[in-house]
Amino acid sequence: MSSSDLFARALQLIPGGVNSPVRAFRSVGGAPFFVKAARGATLVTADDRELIDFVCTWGPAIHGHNHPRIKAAIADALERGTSFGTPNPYEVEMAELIVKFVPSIQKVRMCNSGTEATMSAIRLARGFTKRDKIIKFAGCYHGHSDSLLVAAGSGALTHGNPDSAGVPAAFARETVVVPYNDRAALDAAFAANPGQIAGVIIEAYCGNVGFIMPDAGYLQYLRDITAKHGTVLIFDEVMTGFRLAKGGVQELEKITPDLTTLGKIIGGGLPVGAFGGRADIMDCLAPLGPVYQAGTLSGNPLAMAAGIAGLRLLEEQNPYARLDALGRKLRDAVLAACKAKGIAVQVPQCGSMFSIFFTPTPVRDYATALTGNKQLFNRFFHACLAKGVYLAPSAYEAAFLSTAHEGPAIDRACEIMSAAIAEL
Ligand code: KE4
Repeated sequence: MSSSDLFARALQLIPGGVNSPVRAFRSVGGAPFFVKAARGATLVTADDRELIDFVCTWGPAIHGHNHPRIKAAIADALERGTSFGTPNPYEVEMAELIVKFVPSIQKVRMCNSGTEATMSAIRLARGFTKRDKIIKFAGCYHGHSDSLLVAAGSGALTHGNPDSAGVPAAFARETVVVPYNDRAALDAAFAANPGQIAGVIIEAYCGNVGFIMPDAGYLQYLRDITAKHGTVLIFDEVMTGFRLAKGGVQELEKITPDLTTLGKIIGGGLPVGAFGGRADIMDCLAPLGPVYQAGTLSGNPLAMAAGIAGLRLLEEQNPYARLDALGRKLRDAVLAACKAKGIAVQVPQCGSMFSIFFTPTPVRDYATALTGNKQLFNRFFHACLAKGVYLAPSAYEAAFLSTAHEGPAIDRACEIMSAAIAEL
């Protein structure tokens, strides 16, 4: 069945024909294709097209799709069942690996999505501090829980509803939004809410408003001001954890947050989330403490087995320098093609994450991200897709590379993206 036939059927029963809005192509135009198989850096569509994939299922596929080691780990776990509803050995091994990779995490709780992880982390910050307000940053996306769907990025920004309908004003009032990379705004937020800020949650490197990195010293400034006010600092590393370094952004920046949220890579492509950090905070969680959090499939053996296999591969391969070389190669190809064409572009990149903003303005926050020429991005997106490269169908997402992009795939992708720019 073709993508268009499948989409026609999906539209009858699934809102927008998709199970997650950012997949819907509504901001780039056209209709989404359906994928029937994926391997390495390649997606195989329902129309039998092969595409070089830079979405990597929104981050999990750092080893490429359907890696043999991850596939074998799932098959092996499957022999013993899909879910037990009791503690299982995989959960212990996963917890030990996470604590080993991320030294700031003394204790960790598994859940089933990044949304659950961030929702639980802010509840924990509120329970631990007995305060109500949370600071988040404009354009950062932390999943779709009510308190965090305020000035949110990713699909919320893509579809023009950063402040989602259905979130009670009373909830939104407890969320203070400040611009990323703005120290004065941070000072003002704390001054205006003395003794009331339970937690600050940040994508230390932003991946949901395009890819944006912090000014030098900004994260340390954030660490200092939260420590001064007894506010819980939460690094949302659902996207960057294990991707930009074994220990994520906090390893690169040498910052120790109080809590960290995780997801994506630690599920090897299966549903997963996790949150962890200081033991004195984590021990406020039920069944030890008064902050309730739970999940039927939390620590699911198949997801744990897949995630463990993926983390073991990262331990063995330590692929970060290779991934950064691939990212630089792509960045340089796009910069060169845009220079030749006389198009202004910003291509922020770190390791296996990058994004492309068609603007002369250096992008350092939500406001400057919006200076990107969205129409030009959409034309670029479709030109790439027509030639065989799939980028995220939104100007406000990060692109992801995997180790499977090494060799022919990255060379072909550079050719395709350069040719697409030449046609703009
Ligand atoms: P999930 O609930 O989608 O597993 O994770 C939410 C989340 C939390 N924190 C960060 C930093 C995230 O990037 C995400 C989810 N990322 C988006 C992609 N930008 C998921 C894609 C989608 O919504 O379909």
